Amino acid sequence: MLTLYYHPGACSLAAHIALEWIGEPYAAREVEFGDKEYLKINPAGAVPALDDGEGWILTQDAAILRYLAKRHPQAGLAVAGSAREEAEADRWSFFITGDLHPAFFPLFLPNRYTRAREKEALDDVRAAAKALARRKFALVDAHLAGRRFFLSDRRSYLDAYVFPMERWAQTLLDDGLSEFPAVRAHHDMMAADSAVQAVLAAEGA
Ligand SMILES: N[C@@H](CCC(=O)N[C@@H](CS)C(=O)NCC(=O)O)C(=O)O
Repeated sequence: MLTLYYHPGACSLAAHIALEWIGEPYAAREVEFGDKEYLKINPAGAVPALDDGEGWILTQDAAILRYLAKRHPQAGLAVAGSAREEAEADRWSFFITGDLHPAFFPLFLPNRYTRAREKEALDDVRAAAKALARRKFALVDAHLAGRRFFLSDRRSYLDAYVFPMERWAQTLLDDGLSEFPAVRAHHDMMAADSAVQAVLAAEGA
């Protein structure tokens, strides 16, 4: 059986939602950041990690999501089609991994981005992170305008992938998602999904 290692409300929420959508039995184990035992699972210390139950552990949210989508084609979460359609999925998956998600890192852990420890300096880093996250969400908003799902006319693993960051933005950005109506609509569509609600309840997030 697959086991997902997650932290409540973290980016691992995306893989947790994908597993719930797939609907096959899986285990979900909550971990604390910095837990020494967890370093044996993922030496980087980050969530998510997926144990396939056969001695293989996969890390990196995007890789896990694409793996789950391909492993369970009946769930319809993969973006498969022409070279262009698959490249579009890659484009957005890599954008979330490399641009959108990291924009939040200094907001959560400002001490990694400055050697200063004064509150004012750390708040400055947080403010810069918020500004960066808003710039990235402006791009997502333009993409999502007029769309219900992240790509094509049905849900895919990308809908799950962007959702944790949408939640962070809603909670942590000064104006929430109010300046990004298409992102807010996507967030609300996801939040209304019964599987998403079950995962959020299970995580206590
Ligand atoms: N590139 C990794 C980043 C994973 C990541 O940074 N996860 C965060 C939670 S959203 C984490 O575990 N942070 C703890 C840490 O960096 O110590 C991925 O996409 O899986």
